Amino acid sequence: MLGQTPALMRRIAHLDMDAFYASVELLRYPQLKGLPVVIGGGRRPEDNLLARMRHLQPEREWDTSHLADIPVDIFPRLDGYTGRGVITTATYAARAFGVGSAMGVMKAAQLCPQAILLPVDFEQYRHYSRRFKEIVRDIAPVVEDRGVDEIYIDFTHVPGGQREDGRVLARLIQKSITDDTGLTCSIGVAPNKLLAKMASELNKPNGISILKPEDLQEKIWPLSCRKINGIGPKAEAKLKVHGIHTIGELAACERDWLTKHFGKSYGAWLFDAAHGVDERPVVTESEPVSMSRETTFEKDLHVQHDRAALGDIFTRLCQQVATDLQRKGYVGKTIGIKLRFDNFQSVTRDNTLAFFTADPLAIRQAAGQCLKRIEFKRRIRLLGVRVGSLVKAVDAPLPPSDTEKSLSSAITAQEPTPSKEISHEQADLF
Ligand code: DCP
Ligand code: MG
Repeated sequence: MLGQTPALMRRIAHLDMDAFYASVELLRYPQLKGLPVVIGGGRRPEDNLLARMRHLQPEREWDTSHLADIPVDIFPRLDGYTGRGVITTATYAARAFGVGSAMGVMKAAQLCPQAILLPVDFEQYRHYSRRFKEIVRDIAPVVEDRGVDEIYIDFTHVPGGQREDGRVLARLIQKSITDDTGLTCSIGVAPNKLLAKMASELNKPNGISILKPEDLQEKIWPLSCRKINGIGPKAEAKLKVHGIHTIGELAACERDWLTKHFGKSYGAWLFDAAHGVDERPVVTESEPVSMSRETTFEKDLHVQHDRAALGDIFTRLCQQVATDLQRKGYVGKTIGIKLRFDNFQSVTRDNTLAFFTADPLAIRQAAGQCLKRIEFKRRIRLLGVRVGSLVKAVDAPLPPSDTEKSLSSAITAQEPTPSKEISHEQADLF
């Protein structure tokens, strides 16, 4: 028909920053480039590098503008680490030793004792996270935020987005990010989000992969089912029981067989995923479902002997979640807690309130109620607080019976307030 433009091929990109936390650290410590470095664990006394340098070389000045001058030998190594920290990420040089995300620092110390250990600095990571997303949005505005170092980008209607199947735009984005921040990323471009996410991993670090529908068999089917975002350890284990290891093996299953064994909806999704089918749009503004804070203790705590310490930590977690909610302008009504015992068994409990809140006191009270529904037979390793069923504070309904209370929390939810000290009730478990 006259005037009708041919339908454009859908081009969806997934961008993931390379060794994100570690790469941000290397911006201030460029002398560590190419070395095995891991990020995580608690701050160790010797981590105060500038203080050490002032002691070692008192004749010159040492402030934050001299971080790049700190000799490599001064940095703390993994060797001899005995704490309970967990690694958030590792440089590619450290990964060559088998070290990686979510591994205990002690385990990493066995694999690569010479690796340098740096503490986490979330503020810096958030700063660079915002920055790289801004750069991308300036070039291609349809961006879906998927967390600190990941985004989906819809290239379809962006000028130049179709050239060389998306490679030209991907290259421009990569270069713009590196020129501005010094950080590298990897980008996958495919007909949909599911394949784009897998593609971005195929050529890491600093790579671009273009995946076309006809590449499915050669590039995707040999991969493990676990590479599909949405197949977790449980589904993987169940698939293995049936002898299904690769995506190709999954694709060979009948749709009816999958729905029979994995349920109507998940089974159908598995079938589509294995065939590279995914119609989900790139959603520019994603609403959080819940916000949470949790902490793993340096040593396991006892519900009675460590009651005071537990109470303080619990109160602090409630305050932190409240501050997160207030800063982002949300209120929630489902207050939950999570505990992990020294045998790694986890329990969660939640409590749904009659009103929406971002008030640390209300959260503390509701979370305290949840605690009373747990049987404490073992020491506690981890404690977490979550607020769910979120709505934007401005949209929160006001309950007829308690209008004032809700109104005040809806108002505080819009303005970040300095966290108040909360004294917890004696009747509380801790
Ligand atoms: N992260 C974390 N704990 C994990 C996994 C990740 O704290 N178990 C943090 C640290 C990472 C960041 O999130 O730097 C991004 O996670 P990625 O999975 O994208 O890992 P990286 O960006 O570090 O490495 P890659 O180059 O593989 O993307
Ligand atoms: Mg990453």
